[in-house]
Amino acid sequence: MAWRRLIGSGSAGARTPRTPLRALSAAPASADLTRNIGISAHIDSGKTTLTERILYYTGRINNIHDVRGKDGVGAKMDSMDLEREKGITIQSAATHCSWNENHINIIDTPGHVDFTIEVERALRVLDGGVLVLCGVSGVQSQSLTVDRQMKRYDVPRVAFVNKLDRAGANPDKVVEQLREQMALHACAVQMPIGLSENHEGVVDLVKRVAYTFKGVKGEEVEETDVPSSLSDEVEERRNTLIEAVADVDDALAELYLEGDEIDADVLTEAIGRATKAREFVPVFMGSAFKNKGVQPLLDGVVSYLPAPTAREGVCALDLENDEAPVPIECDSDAPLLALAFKLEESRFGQLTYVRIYQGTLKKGDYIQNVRTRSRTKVPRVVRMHADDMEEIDEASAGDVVAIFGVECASMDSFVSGEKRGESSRLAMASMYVPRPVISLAVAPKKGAPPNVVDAFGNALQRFTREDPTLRVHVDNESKQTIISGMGELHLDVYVERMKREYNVEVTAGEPQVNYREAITRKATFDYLHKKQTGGSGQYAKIIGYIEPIEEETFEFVNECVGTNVPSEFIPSVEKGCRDAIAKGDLVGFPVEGLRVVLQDGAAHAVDSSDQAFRAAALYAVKKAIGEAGAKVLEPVMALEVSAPTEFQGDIMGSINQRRGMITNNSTDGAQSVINADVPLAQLFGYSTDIRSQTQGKGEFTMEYKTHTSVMPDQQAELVKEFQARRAEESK
Ligand SMILES: Nc1nc2c(ncn2[C@@H]2O[C@H](COP(=O)(O)OP(=O)(O)OP(=O)(O)O)[C@@H](O)[C@H]2O)c(=O)[nH]1
Ligand SMILES: [Mg+2]
Repeated sequence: MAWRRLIGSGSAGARTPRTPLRALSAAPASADLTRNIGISAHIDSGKTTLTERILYYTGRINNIHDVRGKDGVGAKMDSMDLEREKGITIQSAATHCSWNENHINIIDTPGHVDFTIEVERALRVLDGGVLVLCGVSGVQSQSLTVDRQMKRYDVPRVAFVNKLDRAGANPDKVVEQLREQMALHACAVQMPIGLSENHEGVVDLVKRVAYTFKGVKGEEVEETDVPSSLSDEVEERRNTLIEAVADVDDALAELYLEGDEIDADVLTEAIGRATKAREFVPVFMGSAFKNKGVQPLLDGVVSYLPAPTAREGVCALDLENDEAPVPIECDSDAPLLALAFKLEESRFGQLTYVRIYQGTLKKGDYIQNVRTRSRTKVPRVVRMHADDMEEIDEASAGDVVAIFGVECASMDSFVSGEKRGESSRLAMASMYVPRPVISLAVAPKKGAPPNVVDAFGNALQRFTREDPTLRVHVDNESKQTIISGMGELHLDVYVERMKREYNVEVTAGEPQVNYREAITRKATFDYLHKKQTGGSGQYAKIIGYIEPIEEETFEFVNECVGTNVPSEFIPSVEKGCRDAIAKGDLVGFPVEGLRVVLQDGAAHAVDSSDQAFRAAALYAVKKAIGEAGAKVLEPVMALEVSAPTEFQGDIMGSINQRRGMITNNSTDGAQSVINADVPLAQLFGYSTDIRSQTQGKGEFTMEYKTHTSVMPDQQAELVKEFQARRAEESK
């Protein structure tokens, strides 16, 4: 389906359209004409709604269905039943489309922070981001999270201020917030034509043209001269834009200082350079829901975000040189280098999403997994379109595709496996995986038949492979299966998916927060592990100390001189230390943030062994932790509540009751936003509370912030509970 740029009519002054933009078939374009973009933002800002429009205007879908739309169909990218029911995106979904001669791969990501890994993996492999913001709420807590993620992977981005049709929309305020709260050098490249119910379109400040969106679904973009009532303001804003770009682009600054007229092409190029260099963020605007501003945003993606060939600073790791970064070129003739960034189980075996950094991936070729060294033939290569796929024969450097039937883990790198025995020294770096903060004991319903118990195991195995933020372990003492994740919703979704996709009814315990244990002071150890009665004996002595460190990690330092502790036993000492910290004695959670220093010890010619040293270290370190002022740390969440101002007092009261600390409180018109740090343990069931407190008008999000010490009386209580549970379980 094509869309037309209509010639403006009447007094606004007609102009000849440029080459008509039209959607081509999804033929693979060269890497120069490819854009790989991620759409990321705070929950509910309209990412999926925007992606739906993009797919419609580029001819990928022939109708628009809305998230929670009245037709009950649901948006293309939210293809999972659960997503359609809840009206939120849970899994990132990939699609692709053509815009003019360009090929755009798009990943729509969830906004809910419980599914943050989906944003993480998309930004890890994509070349540009579209940061969507609500025109009314502006920068919200998860916008800041996404901003951090975009910065982590050096992703150039454009911003799109959405929902300009809503009452109170104010794109200028949002740009200001981008500059102040995210420290981005952002500036609008458009201005709105009308806001709220009068929102009709946008003026492109670069080209000095107005766009309005006609046709039943905004598919006809009318390009006219700027209405005369806006022309002064447009000139003023265009100047502000030029100054902002000139601040970070020397070539433009020179022209500007010389007083030259800066034409649209020169300005477009300068904005592109500055955006790709991550010095500038061009801000677009419109209303996805009301079909306004989407096509110019696509033009902006093509003009300002880098093609894979123009992405700066892409490096692989040299595995034979301490993982030193090696710059790589997006060259389809170079040896293959691809990164598996997302896995899904499917009817046809594992579906693996890959980003090709170098070389060409062909159906039928052999590829080698750099981590496992295993060689596999690629049975099928496909392009993803949410839950549909199209088979292709090959894909080249710079593309994002998926392969079938190749077993691997998330973030494995692949190289060519054509020559047997050959290995590559290059791999791509992995991504940041946040640690789970909440756990739930789960089991198949009592009396479930063996096939259901098996399905339960299979489901968990599959989910943990697909999602590195979901962890599963069996508790040694209680023998319960514990799943851990990023939040209540994260775990609830998996419990629900076990029911829907595996027919396993699950009983779940109460959610538990993931505490940690730490020490507060140095303590020494001098420990002899000795069993020399009958048979082969055990003898190991170790001397040293433990001390707290800043990082939430464990360090082992061997300071022994001489051979009192023979060097072959040192690794066993370290293992014993790790055994000791795996489960603390206060509340049974890992002990973190400590260094163990081994200074001396003794061994016996016959009775010393790996096992003896490992046991010695376990007991020595456990004992030392008991003497080092051990304390319990709890996860604290950054909570953001937004609600009509009349409820502000009640909300703050309830945050105080939950041991929360208010960090910010702002009111904009009738709406208040309250930020607070609140212990996660106090936030269970908060959604029900906030709903009743605000008559359903309040919204909140929360995100893990840090672990901090609990109060002494609370620690005493937690320890008591843990001891009682342990005693019960050992009966
Ligand atoms: N008024 C208005 N509503 C919008 C606009 N864009 C999206 N919405 C509505 O906002 C809600 C959320 O939209 P989604 O597209 O699901 O938002 P999302 O960012 O994909 O949400 P998550 O994926 O769950 O983070 C839906 O009810 C949309 O209809 C807009 O431009 N104007
Ligand atoms: Mg969505």
